[in-house]
Amino acid sequence: MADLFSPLKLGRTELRNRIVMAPLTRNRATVPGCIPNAMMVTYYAQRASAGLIISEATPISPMGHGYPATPGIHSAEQVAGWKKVIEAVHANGGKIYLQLWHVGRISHPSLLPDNALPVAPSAIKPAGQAFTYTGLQDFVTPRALETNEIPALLEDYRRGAELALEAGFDGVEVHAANGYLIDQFLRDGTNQRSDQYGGSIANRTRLLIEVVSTVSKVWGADRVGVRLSPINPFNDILDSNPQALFNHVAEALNPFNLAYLHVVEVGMAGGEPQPFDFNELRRAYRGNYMANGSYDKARGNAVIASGHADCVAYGVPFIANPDLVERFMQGAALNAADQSSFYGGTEKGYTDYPALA
Ligand code: 8OZ
Repeated sequence: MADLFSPLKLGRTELRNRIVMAPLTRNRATVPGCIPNAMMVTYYAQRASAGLIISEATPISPMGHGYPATPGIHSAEQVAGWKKVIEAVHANGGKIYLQLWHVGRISHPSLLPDNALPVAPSAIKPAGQAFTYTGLQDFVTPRALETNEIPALLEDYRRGAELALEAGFDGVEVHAANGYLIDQFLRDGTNQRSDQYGGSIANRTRLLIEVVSTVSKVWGADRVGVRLSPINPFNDILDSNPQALFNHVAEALNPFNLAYLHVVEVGMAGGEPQPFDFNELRRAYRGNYMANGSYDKARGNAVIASGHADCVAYGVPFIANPDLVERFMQGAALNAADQSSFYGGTEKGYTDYPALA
């Protein structure tokens, strides 16, 4: 029977185990330019024993940025930086996908070209504050994208996907979770459009499907994953009926035969989660299912044995344990993660967590 240590084929990608490193924003790219650097090469190479690494969320365009020092995938310098990351991961026998990201309204003019307003499906200001280079600042009311701007947005996704291919990644994951642009289109709390991208569930799902279709033309759908977070209220996101919405999303993704569907099964912002049946979502989806959300080794093995998930993505445990796979294998204790060094800083709390002797 399969467990976390069994190999797995996700589309075209062969994993040596089912322990996936989740995408983790760490804010350590070189500024200006938001370029992957030597510190990041070391960090990813240290974690290459994961069956698959999913890169930190990576903006596809200057307008897709919403936090300081996040590495992008829209310049030649960024491609050159990512190449070194990928070569180091591959040299250690690992596999790595790039996560394609656009933050939408979760940004601030100070992070955007010419102090532009962030873009979103509708001009609805998120509650809360943006992380900027000068500290926390209140979110602003974003500008609603015009219908005739969607082709240029898709072109940004296409170019990001193409640059990721040129860099040498093993595949790409479309970030449709955690309250960012695609999630903002999916949900009726943030999408009040009256064009073909708003209104019905099918219309709100249209942008995701067009992005997946665009990116799949570059990569082949068997090297494309999608990440969703049906009950995560992070970034002030809400839908009146997440079960109906995400059941539809799963069914709409079926015909692509993607490498995998990656589902954040918890909320990141505290509070009482909306009722949601992940088994129902899983039954609606016919391909490989990657589960994420506070799993440990025992629950990871159990969720694979049950058939609910094919693999499990671990976030915080991979921050603190570069050799998480070896530690799980040996039943060794895990290092504790230091929250204060999660977002930004130096090698401290990034590349200095010890591996087993
Ligand atoms: C935490 C802090 C900043 C960004 C996500 C990219 O939630 C993120 C993120 C998480 O997907």
